[in-house]
Amino acid sequence: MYGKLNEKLEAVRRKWAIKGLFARGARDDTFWESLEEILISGDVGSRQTEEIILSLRERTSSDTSDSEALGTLSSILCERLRAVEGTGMPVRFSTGPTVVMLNGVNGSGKTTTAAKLAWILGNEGKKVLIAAADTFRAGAVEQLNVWGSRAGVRVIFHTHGGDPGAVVFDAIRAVEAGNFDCLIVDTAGRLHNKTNLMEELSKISRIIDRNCQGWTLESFLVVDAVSGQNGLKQAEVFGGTVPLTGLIITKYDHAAKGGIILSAGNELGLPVRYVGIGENMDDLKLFEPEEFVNALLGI
Ligand SMILES: Nc1nc2c(ncn2[C@@H]2O[C@H](COP(=O)(O)OP(=O)(O)O)[C@@H](O)[C@H]2O)c(=O)[nH]1
Ligand SMILES: [Mg+2]
Repeated sequence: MYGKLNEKLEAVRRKWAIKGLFARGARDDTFWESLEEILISGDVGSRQTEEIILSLRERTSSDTSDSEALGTLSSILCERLRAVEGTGMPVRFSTGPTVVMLNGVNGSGKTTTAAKLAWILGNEGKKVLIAAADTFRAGAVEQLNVWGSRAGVRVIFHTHGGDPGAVVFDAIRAVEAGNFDCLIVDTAGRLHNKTNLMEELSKISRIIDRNCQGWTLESFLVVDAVSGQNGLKQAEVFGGTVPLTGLIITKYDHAAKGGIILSAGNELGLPVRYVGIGENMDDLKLFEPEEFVNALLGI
């Protein structure tokens, strides 16, 4: 598993080449400038880059060896991630069923993530149902049905153009009738036909609130790593509409920069829960800070 993650993160690791920078020797002005440049151009964000560098300066001295200093950087990054409560926490389960709502802009990876998550939870022995609440996008239901059958997961859907709220309502009933452990709700990601996307999402959210009493509620924002810092702006819009409990960062295997994974949680005050690292069913990973940070740094 660790080998696979290392392989998927290779593009970002090479681009950053942090290990090489540390191995160059003296941590002089050029070193600090280069590190700053790597982090900023790597999409960590300027404010967080500044904090990270300040922290590393404080916690190292000229006596610190290169490898120790690199280890300290790793610790700093992990501590910052862990400071956001819930980072790396799997979907929560309690006595009742759990509902997981997936939100995000078009193309961010919601539908694929719904199937991948169903696959993970199914492998853990959970009985999972998917609600195809993106009734607008042509092919979305077919896409889910194909993935759903691969994962051995049932999908509740209505006809194209139907009311997403009604799909969710039916799915909630089906969870209760069929003793399912988890309902994953795939939603639409763009404005369409006079219906405002945000109104639609808040309607779904209200249906869940009203009909899922005693359930555990999770609502994830699905952000793709390629959109980088811009992706964070989406979060503010979505966060203002539906209560979010975490982030899923997708397409990390395609990210040219990758720093979003280090800064998104702290910027938004939302924990990164899972990361998408490819297009296959088993390409969603629980976000484990140490594993990701060390793969990024090349430790
Ligand atoms: N490489 C890669 N592609 C992904 C990942 N997640 C999603 N995709 C691709 O991104 C595209 C959009 O995904 P989709 O789930 O339809 O996005 P949605 O519009 O938010 O539902 C599809 O071609 C997916 O295969 C990922 O983690 N890595
Ligand atoms: Mg979709």
